[in-house]
Amino acid sequence: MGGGGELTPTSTPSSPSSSSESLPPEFAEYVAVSPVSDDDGSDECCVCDDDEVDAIRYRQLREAKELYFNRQLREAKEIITRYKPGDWVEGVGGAKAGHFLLPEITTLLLVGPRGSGKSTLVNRITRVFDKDDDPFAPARALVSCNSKSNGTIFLREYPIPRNSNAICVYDTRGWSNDPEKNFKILHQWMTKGISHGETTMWDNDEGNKTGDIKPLGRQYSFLGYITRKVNFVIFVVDGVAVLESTDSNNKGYTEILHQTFMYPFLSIGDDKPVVVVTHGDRLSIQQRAHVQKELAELLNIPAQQIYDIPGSDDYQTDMAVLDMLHYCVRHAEQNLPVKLNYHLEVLGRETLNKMAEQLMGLDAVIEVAIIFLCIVILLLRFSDKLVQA
Ligand SMILES: Nc1nc2c(ncn2[C@@H]2O[C@H](COP(=O)(O)OP(=O)(O)O)[C@@H](O)[C@H]2O)c(=O)[nH]1
Ligand SMILES: [Mg+2]
Repeated sequence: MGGGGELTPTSTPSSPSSSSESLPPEFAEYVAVSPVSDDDGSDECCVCDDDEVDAIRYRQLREAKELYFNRQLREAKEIITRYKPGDWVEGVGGAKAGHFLLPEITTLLLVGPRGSGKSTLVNRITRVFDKDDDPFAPARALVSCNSKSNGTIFLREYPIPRNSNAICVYDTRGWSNDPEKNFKILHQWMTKGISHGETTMWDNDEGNKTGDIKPLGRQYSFLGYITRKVNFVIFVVDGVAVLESTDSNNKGYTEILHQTFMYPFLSIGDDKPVVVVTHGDRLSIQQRAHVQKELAELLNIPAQQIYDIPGSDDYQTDMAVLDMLHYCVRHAEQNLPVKLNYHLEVLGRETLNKMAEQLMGLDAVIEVAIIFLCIVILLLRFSDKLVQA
């Protein structure tokens, strides 16, 4: 479940229901067309009573559904794992991937209030791919256990999937209570870039003065990590906090969301960040739909730009993660900066075209002049003959 405005789930694919009405037509190829067979898988007809037939049909449908969902998931995952920077550049106006400054790795920046679930989201995204590659791999990002925790002080780069050199997400520190400080740090990340291990400190950090924290970051500074340009932003919000804020008179949470979301530097080109709603597993389906509607209105974006990705482990959440990554990377590729030499090439081509046009204009002037001259000569000769006559 997730983006694409599907915050109102129908059936939960991870627990297939017995109803065949909601099954997509593609199911047909998975459902056995042969007579209901016995447990041993033989096609021989057995004498079964109605209950047994129902039970076998139910099992077949469930297996068909699982096969179908597994295939969908595999295909969606392959789209992401096959991707390389530049693959999804759209050749508009004759542009080609080679005309753009392609990033070494497409970089997605996670931003959001403290405790909104940014680090949990890193782990949730990773789990989608770990299921195939290494099902027992430990979680990667450090999740805060309580509100007193400082959270993610050091920016961290996480390739997606773990060994990828095509996509990475950056986990960042939750926002300060002072909007000005948030804008300052967001401006810095979005204009100067981000690098693994960079610190983010707030004045009110309890027990950790900047001086105490900086030495801890030395392990990062020795390696001199590459600075990445942000290619797209993922704006993470806590669905429970949104619901509490909209249903009460305390609009603090939604106000800070609105204010920060509208900050122009968070947009890449005209594209505003994608929104991820977490903590949805603590809400009912109706509440989740309500949160999505409220956020769409508050942030003035279509519901398709809002992805419901709780920490829970099911097919719909896996699909929402993959959809969301797909959305981010597609939009990142639509907004890549143009190479300087392409600019020069275009400029050169335009100048040459202009010169050719001018020369063509000159040609026309010369042609007219020659014709005029010919006419004058003819007239002169004609007038000479007239005088002689
Ligand atoms: N139930 C539930 N808890 C979540 C979810 N996302 C985050 N949490 C919890 O919220 C707390 C803060 O999460 P964290 O990822 O550290 O937030 P961050 O500060 O944005 O990185 C942790 O206790 C998480 O376990 C979610 O989708 N559902
Ligand atoms: Mg965190």
